[in-house]
Amino acid sequence: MRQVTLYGAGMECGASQRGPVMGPAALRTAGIVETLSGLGHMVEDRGDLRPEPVAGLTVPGRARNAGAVAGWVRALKAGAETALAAGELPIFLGGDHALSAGTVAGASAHAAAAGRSLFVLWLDAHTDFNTFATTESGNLHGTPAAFFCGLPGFEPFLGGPLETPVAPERVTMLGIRSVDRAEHDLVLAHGLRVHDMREIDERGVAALLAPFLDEAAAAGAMLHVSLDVDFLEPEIAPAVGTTVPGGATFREAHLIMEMLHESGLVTSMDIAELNPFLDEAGRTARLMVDLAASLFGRRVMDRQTRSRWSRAA
Ligand code: 4U7
Ligand code: MN
Ligand code: MN
Ligand code: MN
Repeated sequence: MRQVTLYGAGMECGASQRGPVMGPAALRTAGIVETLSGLGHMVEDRGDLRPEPVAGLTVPGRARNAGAVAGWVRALKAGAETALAAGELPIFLGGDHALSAGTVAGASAHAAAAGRSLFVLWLDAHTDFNTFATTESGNLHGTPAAFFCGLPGFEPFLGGPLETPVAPERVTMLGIRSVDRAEHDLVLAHGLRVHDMREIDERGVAALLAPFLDEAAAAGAMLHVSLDVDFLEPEIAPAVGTTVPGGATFREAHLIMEMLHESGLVTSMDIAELNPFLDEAGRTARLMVDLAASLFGRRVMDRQTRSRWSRAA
């Protein structure tokens, strides 16, 4: 049983298409509170966070809505730190993926204060490793991973440097199939563990995820999971503005969630990029809730043989 709290973060200023503002409401309508409560957790919906007011922020280059995004990043960083300090397992309901700049920064600040390291599992079609200097689209939902790994140029987000960046070698990315050229070189230079769809095809998600979970467990680390809807194959998850064909299957996604549950390691989570305006009668919102259910312990049969990732009671 975990003390799970939900925080809506209906930002959409980091994306080009409107609609993610409705993401938190759609996840609630799809029954996220009832589903997680039904699995025996103490679940509390804390409502929606609001961005901090940020006045007069201008940035060079193409970045769009930097002031509005900065306001969300600051509010979400504070929200994540407060929730984790109170012993909660917060789930942040997006909202575009720029929200993770705030949530992961807050989780890393908390981990540093607690003398622990933070591992991050990034489930996405994209690496989201652009900077203010490299972004071609100007959409800041393509930058959060570069921000929380401490790359330079993100001072506008917090009004100064990020004091507790995440070590890039503690970031594993799965599902990747769209990376911009400059972004690609940055990812390689910083040593993130990026497993593209080709690698999933060849080796399978379990073989890629297991060593990462083992390492996080051995380090006594905290683990943040950031799930972008576009990680999934668009045929099963159409409600996202940035679909890329060839994504993770229903079973691959559930297997990851089930392994995460059995690891007992997850300390915070984002569900990002849901755009209910593009959904088909709520099916993507429902799928995201079902994936959360697998992460929080839903299973078909109690396993007779425990998998080698089993740690939770
Ligand atoms: B998401 C992109 F150019 N790289 O920077 C960009 F391909 O949160 C996409 O993962 C970013 O959905 C996608 O705009 C951001 C593009
Ligand atoms: Mn993303
Ligand atoms: Mn994406
Ligand atoms: Mn997207």
